[in-house]
Amino acid sequence: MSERYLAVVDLGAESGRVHLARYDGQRLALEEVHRFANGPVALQRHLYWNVLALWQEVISGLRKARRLAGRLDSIGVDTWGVDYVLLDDQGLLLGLPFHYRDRRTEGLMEEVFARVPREEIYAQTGIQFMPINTLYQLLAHQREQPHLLENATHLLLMPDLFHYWLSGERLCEYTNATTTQCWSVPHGSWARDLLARLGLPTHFLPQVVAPGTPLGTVQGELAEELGEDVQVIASATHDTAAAVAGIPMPANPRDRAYISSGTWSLVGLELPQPQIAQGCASNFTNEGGIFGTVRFLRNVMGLWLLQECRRSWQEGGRSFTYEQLLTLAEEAPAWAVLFDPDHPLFLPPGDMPARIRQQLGAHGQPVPAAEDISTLVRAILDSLILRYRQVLELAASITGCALQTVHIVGGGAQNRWLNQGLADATGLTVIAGPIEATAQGNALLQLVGLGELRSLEEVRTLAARSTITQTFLPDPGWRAAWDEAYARFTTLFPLTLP
Ligand code: LFR
Repeated sequence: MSERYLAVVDLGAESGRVHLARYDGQRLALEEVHRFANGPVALQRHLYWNVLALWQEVISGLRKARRLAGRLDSIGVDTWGVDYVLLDDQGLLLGLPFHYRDRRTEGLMEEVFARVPREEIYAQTGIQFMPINTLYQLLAHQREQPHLLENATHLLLMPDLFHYWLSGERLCEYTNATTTQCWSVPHGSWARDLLARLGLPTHFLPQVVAPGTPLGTVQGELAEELGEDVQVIASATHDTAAAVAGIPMPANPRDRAYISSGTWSLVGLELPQPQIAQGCASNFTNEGGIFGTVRFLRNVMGLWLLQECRRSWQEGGRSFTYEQLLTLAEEAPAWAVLFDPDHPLFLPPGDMPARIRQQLGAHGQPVPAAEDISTLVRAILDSLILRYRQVLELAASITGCALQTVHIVGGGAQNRWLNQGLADATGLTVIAGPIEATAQGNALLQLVGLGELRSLEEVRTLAARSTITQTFLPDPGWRAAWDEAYARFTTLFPLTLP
C-alpha cells in the first residue's frame, strides 16, 4: 500500500496541537508540526472560546502538515466534550461559544432536578451529573439569550464546527454527542423528550454520525491549498473517546482500567454495555465510545489543580516548570495534608492555592503557609492518587471486574512520580503511555474512515504496535503507609453525589 498521511488536530485545555500522522500499513507515527495556546477568554463576567484565533492556528498547522507530507489523505479535529455553538440558517455563528468553566450554569442542576428527577435523567442519558454538561449550558443560554436559541437552526459541538468550516457539512459525531447529557441511550437518538420537558427547543439538534465517518472533502479556497481530495473525517471527536481508542490494550478488557490524564483525569473502564442501574448512585458516566463500547468512568479534577496553582504562582512572580514542582513535592512530608480534589469550588479558573488552603482549613487539615509550595503540590498529588484509588475500587465493585493493570495515557503519563504512587497505592501494575493517546486515537479513527481499519481489535492492535510504554510495578514496601492514608482519606472524603 502507499503511505497514508493524516492531519490530526487536537485542541487541549492548555494548548492546541496539529500532528502529522504517517501510516505505512504496519505502524502509525505521529509528528507534532504546530503547537499554540488555547486558553479561554474572559469578557464581561463570561468565559469564551477564542474560536477565530483557533481557526487561524488550525489552518497554519494544516498548511505545515501538508508541506511536510507533500499531500494529505484526511483531517480530523477533536477537543473536550460538552461545549457547542449555535448557527443560523446561513451557517453563521450566533454569538460566541462559551467555555464550560463559565459560571453561568451554577445552581442549574438543582433547578433541573426539581422538574425532572435525577434518576429519570440518568435512565435516559447514562451521563454523570456535572454542571458543565451541555444540558445545563443550554438552560443557562436560554435564560440569558432566549432569542438565540429560537433563531438557531443548528447546534454543533466544537469539533463539528471546525469540520463544518473545513467541509461545509453540519453534522455531529456520536462520541461527543453522548457527553452532552442530551443523548438518549435507550433510544439511540437525541433525548428530545427530556429537552422538551425542560422547555428547551430541539429543532436545532443535528444528525449524528458514527466515529470514523468521512464528512466530505475540504471546500473552497482551502481545497486549493490543502488538496482537492482531502477527506474531512469525524474521527472520535471527543478527546477522551480518542484517548481511550488510542490505549494499547485489548478490546473491553476485564482486568484493566485506564486514566486519561490531562487537565481532567478520566478514571474508568471500557465496557461493552452501559451500566445504568448502579451508575446513577455512584455518579459514573456511560459515554459512547468507538465500535459500540462504553466509557464507564468518573471525572476527577486532575492536573487542572496543579495547572491553576502554577498559573497563580506565576502571576505572583514565582515561575516553575512542572518538573520543578514535582521536585519540590518530594521535599514535603507524605500524606501530611489531604483534600477533596473534586470539590466544585475548584471548577472555575481562579486563585487555586487560596481555594485549596481554604478547603484544608474547612476539613481540619493543617493549612500550609501561602509560600509553602512543596506541601501544597504534595497535597494535590496525594489527594489525586487517593481519589483515583477510590474510583478504581468503586468501578471494579460495580462491574465485578478484577483489576490487575491501569493504563495511564495523556500528558499526565509523563509524571513518573504520580505513576509510581498510583502503583504503590493500589497494588496494580501501571502502564504509562502514550502521551499523545488522544492524537493517536484521532488518527486511528481517521484510518477507520479511510477504510484501512475495520474493527476495535484492529484499532487496538495498531495502537499497541505504534506505542512505547513504561511499566511501574507496585512496591509492597509502601503499601501499609498508603493504606493508612487511604483510610484517612475515605473517612474524610467519601465519594459523594454532586
Ligand atoms: C477531557 C474532557 C472530559 C470532559 C471534559 C469537559 O478533556 O473532554 O472527558 O468531561 O473534558 O468536556
